Amino acid sequence: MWIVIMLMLYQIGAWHKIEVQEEGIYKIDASQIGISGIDPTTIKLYNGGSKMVTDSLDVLREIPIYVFPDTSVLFYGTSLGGWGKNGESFLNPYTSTNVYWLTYNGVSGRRDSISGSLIQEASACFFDTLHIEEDSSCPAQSGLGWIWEKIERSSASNSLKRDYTFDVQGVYKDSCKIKFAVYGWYTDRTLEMDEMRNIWHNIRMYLNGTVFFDTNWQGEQEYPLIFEHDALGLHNGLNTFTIELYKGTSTGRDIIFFDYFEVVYSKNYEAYDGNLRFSEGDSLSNDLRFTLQGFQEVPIIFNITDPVNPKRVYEVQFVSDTVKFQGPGGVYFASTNFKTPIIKGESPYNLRSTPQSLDCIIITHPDFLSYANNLKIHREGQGLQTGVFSVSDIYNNFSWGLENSPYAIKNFLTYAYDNWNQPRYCLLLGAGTYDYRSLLDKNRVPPYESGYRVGE
Ligand SMILES: [Ca+2]
Repeated sequence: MWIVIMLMLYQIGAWHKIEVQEEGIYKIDASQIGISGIDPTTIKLYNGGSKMVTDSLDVLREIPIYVFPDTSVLFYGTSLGGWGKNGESFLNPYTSTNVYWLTYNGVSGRRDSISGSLIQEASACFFDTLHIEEDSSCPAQSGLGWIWEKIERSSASNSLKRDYTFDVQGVYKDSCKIKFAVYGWYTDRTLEMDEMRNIWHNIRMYLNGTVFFDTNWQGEQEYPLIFEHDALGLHNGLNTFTIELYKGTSTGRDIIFFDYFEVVYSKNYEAYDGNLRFSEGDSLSNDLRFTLQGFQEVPIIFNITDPVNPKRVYEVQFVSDTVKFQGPGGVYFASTNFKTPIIKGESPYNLRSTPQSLDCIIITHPDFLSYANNLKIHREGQGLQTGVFSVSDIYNNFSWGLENSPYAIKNFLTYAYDNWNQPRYCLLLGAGTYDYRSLLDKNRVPPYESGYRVGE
């Protein structure tokens, strides 16, 4: 297998690791990575699938891009959160930085595009979902189940309100649906189990000061309770979502955990800050004519219905801030305000290119490499062939650059066992905590955890 990889390395130029934090269209100037003067048709971009769980057999997949004649590159970058096929939101618990890999030379790269025949006008608005979630607290100390905040009303207080503001643009109608996730908590640990189950959580929800939902329930939950209700009064700019814990007929104090909320609203095709993400119909529907407003110049548009196969839209008409184009139904991203990714000269193949013969593998954080090398000398004095590997290299090679993934370590060990000489010992050197993203603490070598239980 390594011979095939070595041959591949001869055919390509240097690798560049491209890091992105949020969804958008990104631009890489040729000067940023020293690729001026090369054949621009051979520039290629890859991604490992942007998945939370990676497997040792996963391969990098090529992502279609757009390359200007001066070899600067435009690509659509996804975030590590979003919506699955079932419409449920997801968030990678290990890292918020997505990684792409750029190289050049050899065969031509993918430049997928779409065009379509003009059949029918798209509607004047579409449904968009804002997912608003912060991971600030981890009561279960389980890295897969973070909450936004614990909200506690004391027994002396009749009401406690918490406000959460969010920004929204392009509101077409003021009516929307708001979905939110909360957990009840036992309010008094000194009570017997049956008594605790009888304690009521009374909540009211507000949008911009107006109540849209009032409910109560009893006890404590392992998984979030998800409520969804219609609300009115959504407007452009800053809006306020409020949770109130109120006493009602309950006698004691009350505690809930707030996790996230979502706003589903109708949105017009108006760009904000040079960006517009929009969707209408699906890829099986007839071609549509889309009309976008609010761009100061002709935007670059990608069809991102399949986010790892973005297709650039050609033939975009631009007349006095109105953009028209035709294409199949689905999801699109249009931009004149390109983001700049972080670029590093690292490789996704350096650990796979040379087979090794080792008895002992030491995996550690870059901070501890010198200590690990001392241990390696000691072990080699005992006759054990020892290799020291940094978690950074392991992430690049075995989770395609996604950091803090315990699956990367598992995939690396699987690879070493299957392709090298079946090493016998492995040492993980460095503290590991449930706090994968080092939000509260510093994680050095991530442990594997399973389960999402918050009410522990
Ligand atoms: Ca959460």
